[in-house]
Amino acid sequence: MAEKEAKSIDQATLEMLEKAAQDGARVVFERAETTRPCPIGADGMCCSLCAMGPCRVQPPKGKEETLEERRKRVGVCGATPETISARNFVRKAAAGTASHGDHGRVMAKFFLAVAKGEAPGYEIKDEQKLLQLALDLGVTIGDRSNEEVAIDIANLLVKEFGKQEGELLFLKRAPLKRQELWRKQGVAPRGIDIEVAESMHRTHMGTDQDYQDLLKNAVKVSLADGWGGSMIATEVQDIIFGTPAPLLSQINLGVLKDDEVNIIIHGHEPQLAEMMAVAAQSPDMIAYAKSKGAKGINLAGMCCTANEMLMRHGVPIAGNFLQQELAIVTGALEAMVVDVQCIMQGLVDTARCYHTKVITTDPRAKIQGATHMEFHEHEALESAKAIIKMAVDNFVNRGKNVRIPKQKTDMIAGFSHETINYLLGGLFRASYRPLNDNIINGRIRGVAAVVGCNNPRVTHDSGNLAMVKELIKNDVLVLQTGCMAMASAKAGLMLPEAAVQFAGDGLASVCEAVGIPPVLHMGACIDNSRILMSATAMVKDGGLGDDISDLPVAAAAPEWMSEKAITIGQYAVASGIFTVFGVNWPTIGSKEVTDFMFKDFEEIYGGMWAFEPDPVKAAHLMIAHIDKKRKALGIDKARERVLYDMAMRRELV
Ligand code: SF4
Ligand code: MSK
Repeated sequence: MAEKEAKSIDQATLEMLEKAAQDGARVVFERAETTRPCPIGADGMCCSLCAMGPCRVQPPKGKEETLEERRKRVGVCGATPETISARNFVRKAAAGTASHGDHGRVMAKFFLAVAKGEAPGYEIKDEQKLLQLALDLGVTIGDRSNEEVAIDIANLLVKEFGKQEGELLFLKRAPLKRQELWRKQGVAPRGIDIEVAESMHRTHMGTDQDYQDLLKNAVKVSLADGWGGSMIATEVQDIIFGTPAPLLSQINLGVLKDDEVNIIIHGHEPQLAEMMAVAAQSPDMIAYAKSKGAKGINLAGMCCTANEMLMRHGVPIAGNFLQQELAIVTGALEAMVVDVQCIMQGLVDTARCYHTKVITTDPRAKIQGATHMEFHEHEALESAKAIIKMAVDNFVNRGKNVRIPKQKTDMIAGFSHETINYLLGGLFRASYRPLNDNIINGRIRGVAAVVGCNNPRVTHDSGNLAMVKELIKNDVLVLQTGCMAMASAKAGLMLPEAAVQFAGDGLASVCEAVGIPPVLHMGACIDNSRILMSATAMVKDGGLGDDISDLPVAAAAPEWMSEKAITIGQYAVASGIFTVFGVNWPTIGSKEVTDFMFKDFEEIYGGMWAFEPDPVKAAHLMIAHIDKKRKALGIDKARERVLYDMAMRRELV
């Protein structure tokens, strides 16, 4: 592959990389070449927990290591490669839970403010979901107003973060067998913050130094994300902003417009973005834009804030993680408005070559050299309008060096777990039963979640595309979130017609009958909690075993980069799902730790990790796991029969 193509398979990205080079703008792809990863750190073998180190533990010299050699491969404190590896892994998992948890906490407190009428401009949009949540949590509904019910729910959810004893409330949503397993293993999280704090303590120098015990803690802290912080965020956001339903939109840098004020919202928390969408459509803001010579205001998204806005309002997406600086390189971006997480500091340096204003809005995420305009939820519309006004004022500074790539692809998004329920079962008998039936009869072989980030250490979007195409070709229905969902959407896989073009006959026939794409966009990274709920619904609808680990499902993150991805993968594994990561594997330096997570975890949790950088091989690991589960359920024969039928059908054509 030519050097240029090796960076991305996306033409818009390649075109902007060329322009960046011409303009002298630095971007992540170039920095990834000049800053090579440290091999010891990449393998999880560098410990920097105390000032006696950092200690870099070398790999063993040969396969047969003597005890004497082994005794030398330790840190100054005597910490073994297993301890160092497991401690590093726990810290990553804890950071992911802290990040999603802090998002969830902000949303729970915001929900309380909305319910109390202290956040003007916001309201409860999904009454049905509010009432369902009240029933789930045992909150009295009676003849009370939605707001009164919401206050009780919000108070319960806020308490989940600081809870010291007992169990997280949402654990009860999991299949009973799974709940019992978590309790038996001692990994049922008590609260969200306490699990993060304990993880940091256990991994402090000289505390927990038993890798199996440390990994147990990685499980516990990750479950506090999937069935805690992330699930709270998703639930609350759906109630306030509306539960997503299928809608049409577009994706890629071509959604920017040459005659309008372009504003990108980037990050993860949607409360500002929601109000930006309202403010951008307000007549006074549009008139103001026109007074500056623009035809209007064009709002687009980047990363997971983009997914939130896409799922609920169809706001177009400008690109995924590795494209954030490239949006500035177009020369057509007036403002890059950011909140929290996955925002590269490099944005500010890229913006030096253009007129773009990088605007930070969250008190927890300031960037040196950016303009800080703090967003206040009690005066949300005013905050949003002030930001838009700054972007509009910047329109006159747009230079002549503008090139917007033409690539933009249509996509269907908005597949919440509730929507899938309705689509499959109909409005009056919403159910996952038809999905289960199609799995049992073999038209659908299984379900795979392909999620996570981009990473410049692998060709941008290529791991995702190769994996997803291989899965759907083999009749595996694919669920996606985060930046991987965007990669598929850019390639046209999130359109119903993709089923005929790319999916196997069985999956294509189901997609055609229901009118869905073979690859379903389920939202942002926190919305992986929707996938947990979907898996649970499949168990509860029957016919596919009595735990998530019985289902013919698998998960993957072929281009992961963030600590949140580790946490998501770990809670998927702990929920019983086989999970494959690409790029690199952070415990690979310790065979014991890696074997424990790749093999022994299956015995303990029914789900386990795997590492396979080749996306097609990884897809086949997932398919093999799906087939193993089909066999255990006794439904492998049905699939053989369906394949035979299809072969016969082909002969008839
Ligand atoms: Fe080195 Fe031990 Fe300190 Fe880690 S905790 S840096 S292994 S001395
Ligand atoms: S934004 S966590 S790069 S998916 Fe959620 Fe994308 Fe990964 Fe950030």
